[in-house]
Amino acid sequence: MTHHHNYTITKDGQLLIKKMESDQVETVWDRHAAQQPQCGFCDLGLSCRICAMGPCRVDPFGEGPQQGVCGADADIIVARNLCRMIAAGAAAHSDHGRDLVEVLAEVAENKAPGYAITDTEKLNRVAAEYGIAADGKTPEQVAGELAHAMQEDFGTRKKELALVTRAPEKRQQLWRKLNIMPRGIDRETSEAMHRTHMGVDNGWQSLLLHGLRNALSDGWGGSMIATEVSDILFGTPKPAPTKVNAGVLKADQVNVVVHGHNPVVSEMVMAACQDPEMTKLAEEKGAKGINLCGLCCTGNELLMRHGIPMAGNHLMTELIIATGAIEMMIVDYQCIMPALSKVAACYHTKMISTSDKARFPGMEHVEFHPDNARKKAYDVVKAAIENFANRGETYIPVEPLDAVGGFSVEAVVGALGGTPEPLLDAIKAGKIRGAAGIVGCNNPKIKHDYGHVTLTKRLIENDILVVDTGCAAVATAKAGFKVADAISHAGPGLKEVCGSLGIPPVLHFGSCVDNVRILVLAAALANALGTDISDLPLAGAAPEWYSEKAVSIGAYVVASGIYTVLGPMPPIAGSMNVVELLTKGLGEVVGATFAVEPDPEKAAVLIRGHIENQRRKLGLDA
Ligand code: SF4
Ligand code: WCC
Ligand code: FE2
Repeated sequence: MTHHHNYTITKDGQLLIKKMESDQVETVWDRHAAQQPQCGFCDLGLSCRICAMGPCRVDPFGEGPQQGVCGADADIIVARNLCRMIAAGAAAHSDHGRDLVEVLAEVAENKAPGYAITDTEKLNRVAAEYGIAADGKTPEQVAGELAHAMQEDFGTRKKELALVTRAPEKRQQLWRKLNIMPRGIDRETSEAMHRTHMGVDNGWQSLLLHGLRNALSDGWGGSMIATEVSDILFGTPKPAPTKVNAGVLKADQVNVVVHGHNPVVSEMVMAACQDPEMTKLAEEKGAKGINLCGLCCTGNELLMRHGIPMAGNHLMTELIIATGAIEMMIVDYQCIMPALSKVAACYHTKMISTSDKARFPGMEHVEFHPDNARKKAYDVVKAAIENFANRGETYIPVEPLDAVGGFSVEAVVGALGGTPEPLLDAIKAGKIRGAAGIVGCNNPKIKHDYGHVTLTKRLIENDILVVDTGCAAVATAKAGFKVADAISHAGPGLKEVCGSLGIPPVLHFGSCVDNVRILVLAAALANALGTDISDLPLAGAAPEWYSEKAVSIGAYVVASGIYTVLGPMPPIAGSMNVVELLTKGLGEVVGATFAVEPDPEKAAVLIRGHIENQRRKLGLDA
């Protein structure tokens, strides 16, 4: 059966799905179809398997049981499940952050050969936020003290995380008043697991409020630390050209692809791939060189800082292997479908797992640690070169497209002349109506990239600046929105502003942990206006989200005061109380709400309405 035009809007995706069909290799869409119909109780959030008196289900039609064995009703079960999703997402981002802090600490002790402090200015700036003075100290000393101070953010000694001071004063006061100020990163996740144990927190409102605090410990804690330390170690991104889509693979070179999230591994792989000695070795084996490409967020990390080309986003990760052109895929953690090794087994691609906490059946495990990463990177790149001889026919179905990445807040403010004022002026003058952050994944429930691309198109047409991250950022790059010429798709005001700055109307803000760059920019705009984030003409969207990390992101974005529209429905519809609170009641609590709208055309209308409303409330168009 041929469905490949319904699955994805992308040419490379369609052609590779067709190829996998004729190669008789299963895809994520096949497995999704095989799961139909998916469990209705789970879909509504009404199933619970937290304890061994269960599993339990609440009947949404009111005829069967209305409570679990312990007596938990629909509201409790839904809130508890959602809280656990946030905890898992916050844990994933924050554990990633912790791994970077450990590298920083080892760099300080000279125990991580190959790693170094790249942005000393940023090191000193962030250290100052932690109350660490840099004068008279070596960068390594400052790094050691900063790593130690950040480790305390993970623990239980503090009443408030260090970086929450970046939020507007009003927002901080609100968090204190609501008792959702994050205290310790691991503490909030651990408390979420405690509260959701049977017989602990059975107040659905208090569970959800703690979910917000847990999410804030991710956004203003774990993820923020991940981004800041990555910038310190590997460089703060600056705009740089790159290429995107499956066409970045090269028929005559050894193709090495990195997939996952943490730049700790991919940076070392990049260094090995760029070593002239390795190129020479590849040439001896008959290749024209080594071509390193990225997937998902570790790809975004390399794209942002070094312009490394991007082969695709989440739903392209299987398809890309069917090109037969990849000698090796090296993964770290998060969003790596265990199906990948089965696909790879049908071609010559070698799959390498690198993290002690992320194993996959059918992958060779080469464990990377900060002290051995450089050596391990050379080992695996050599093995990739050896594998070039095993290559069969290749099928690289498209030519790559140009894109620009690298928009850190520092780079954006730099391009504006050192302050966010010109951006505010353009917003006040109405040339730019507002800004939207489009983030998150792909999900086979939504046509691949259709949500991201359609929503982005409609927003920029209407003079709304789009900043994006993660797989959304890859989708719009593949659609051609991330070149300066893409202003032709923008409304007249946005076109004028971006045109004069020479930037695209859709700015690549990085990986999923880099959503914190959006928070930092929003806070800077609010501070420049002397107001709170929730007063600004801003919105967030996750049109194709799938992961628990995206739930945490959505929750910290809303808790930070930004209205957020989700594409796929989260598993909460079984409790009208929870739905009402998240989509309406939160407005009175944190000044922002969630909305759910799978149709991106309608989501665009919601976001435009919200932004115009915010402008009216600010008196901007009076
Ligand atoms: Fe059932 Fe309650 Fe146990 Fe959940 S916690 S499985 S609802 S008895
Ligand atoms: Ni981040 Fe979502 Fe992609 Fe994974 S890589 S699929 S969390 S957006
Ligand atoms: Fe189920």
